[in-house]
Amino acid sequence: MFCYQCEETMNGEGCTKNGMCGKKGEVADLQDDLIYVLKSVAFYNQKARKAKISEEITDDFMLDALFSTITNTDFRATGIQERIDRGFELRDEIKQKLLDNNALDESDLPEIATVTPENLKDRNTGILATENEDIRSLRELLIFGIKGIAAYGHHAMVLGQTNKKVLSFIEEGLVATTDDSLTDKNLVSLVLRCGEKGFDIMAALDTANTGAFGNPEPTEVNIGTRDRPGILISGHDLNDLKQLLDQTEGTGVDVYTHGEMLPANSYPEFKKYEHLVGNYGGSWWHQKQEFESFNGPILMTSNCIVPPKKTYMDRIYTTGSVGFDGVTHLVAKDGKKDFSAIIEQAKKCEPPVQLEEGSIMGGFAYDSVLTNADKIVDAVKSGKIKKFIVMAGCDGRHKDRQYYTDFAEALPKDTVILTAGCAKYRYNKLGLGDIDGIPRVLDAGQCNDCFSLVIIAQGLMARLGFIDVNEAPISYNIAWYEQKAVLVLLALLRMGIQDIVLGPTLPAFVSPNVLKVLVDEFNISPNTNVEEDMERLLK
Ligand code: FSO
Ligand code: SF4
Repeated sequence: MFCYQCEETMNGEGCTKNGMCGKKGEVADLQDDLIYVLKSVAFYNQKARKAKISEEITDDFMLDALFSTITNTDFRATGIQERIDRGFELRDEIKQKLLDNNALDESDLPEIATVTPENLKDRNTGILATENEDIRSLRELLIFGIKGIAAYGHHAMVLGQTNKKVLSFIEEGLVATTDDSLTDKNLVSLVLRCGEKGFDIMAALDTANTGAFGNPEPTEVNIGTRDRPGILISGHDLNDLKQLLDQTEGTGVDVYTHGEMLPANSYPEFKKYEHLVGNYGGSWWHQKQEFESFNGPILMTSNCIVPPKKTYMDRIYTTGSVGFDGVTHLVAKDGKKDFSAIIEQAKKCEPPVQLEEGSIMGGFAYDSVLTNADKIVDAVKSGKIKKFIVMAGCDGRHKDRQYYTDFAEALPKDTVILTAGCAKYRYNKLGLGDIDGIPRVLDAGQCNDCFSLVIIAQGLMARLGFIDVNEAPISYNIAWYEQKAVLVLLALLRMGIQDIVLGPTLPAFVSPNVLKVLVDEFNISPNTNVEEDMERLLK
């Protein structure tokens, strides 16, 4: 195995035996095979798309299969192998259809098009198969961004939203990583286009979420517990939450959100449910303690799942692209999921142990913030708000992420943090106060709601008369962990945002030369320490 796709990769270089995340070497190798097969599917489906004979079933498959390989998503060899088998099946069906429609010239097929279940093991599907370090770096950067697109695309798709151009780009990008004629310049431009498509897919997901559940509104989210049994729902899939809330209504079972599901509490549609009690615990990596003390069943709707402890193995469930050996996986039938087994189990469980009390504020997506834009603009004009700091992205378990708590605490009182993603848990309970009623932490939602932060930034800047977003009083101190955050970063770069500070470490997959391009073009830099970063970010 060789995997270096996330921030906690071994020694900042690459996991080679088992993953630091708990992924087994066998699964990592199968994931490489799966990505290889997906490139083959992409090759044929690009042609099918051109011939207007591509089918939605391929899009569904592609999004789920790519999503399953994201850090902390599907840890099962069986889960990945099934997708490899399905990939071959689908690929052969597409190929046959192309032949039936005279839309395929079989005389000149590239190597990727000729992979079969039999010869797959003879192919070198690993990341290191690309010898040139810079080409490898750019190819993987592109693939990781595409994985991020797939995850957001999948959440949008289950709510009936899609973007054909983005789906087509996924195929173009995957095939491009097999094309030896492409130069590093060609690949850089594809990587930036990936960022553009990332923005488009986040927009599609926003349309899906707000269309189905309304525009998030400023909400005090309870972080305490009640004395009834509960179900804890984690991950990013709001459609799963909706179905769970409907099915638990009137059963005497409460529902709590965990991790990235926290923002759901601010959507009007979900606020209607009296038995949605609030949010329990912190970000993804606290699972081992918090799932234990929750006492009731837990439903994981996406990453990040942490290898579960035996103590709660019998009451954790997965659905969608996420999976773990020994954990019951629930699948949809005709778009509906049956959560009755979870609900029945919950009834027999003790109520959750209360970990904290009080509330945290959420719901500051673009609609609610820009509705109150005048107030914010006035505060900027009068000098009460001097700077906005975007501190979006991921949380992670390494001790050095304490930096983000320290940084947030050290920020002067005339600054406002704009956040989205699970990075917020490093400072959303600090009680950083407000500026004339404007909270100093404006939480737009999940990591995909970084889309909202861009719209907020653009909206505020337009009202303040800035034309270039880099002239505005906004700085970026971004925390990354997995591939969705890679996509968000690419989206920000594509918007032309300069001077992003990235941490807690730089991606292992960015080679020195590729880093030089990022520095030269975007002045991106690693975070250092609170004092130094404060100085340059507040400049
Ligand atoms: Fe966090 Fe995990 Fe949303 Fe990521 S839960 S780390 S960027 O999967 O997806 O922010
Ligand atoms: Fe290592 Fe991260 Fe890959 Fe897991 S996802 S194997 S921790 S690089």
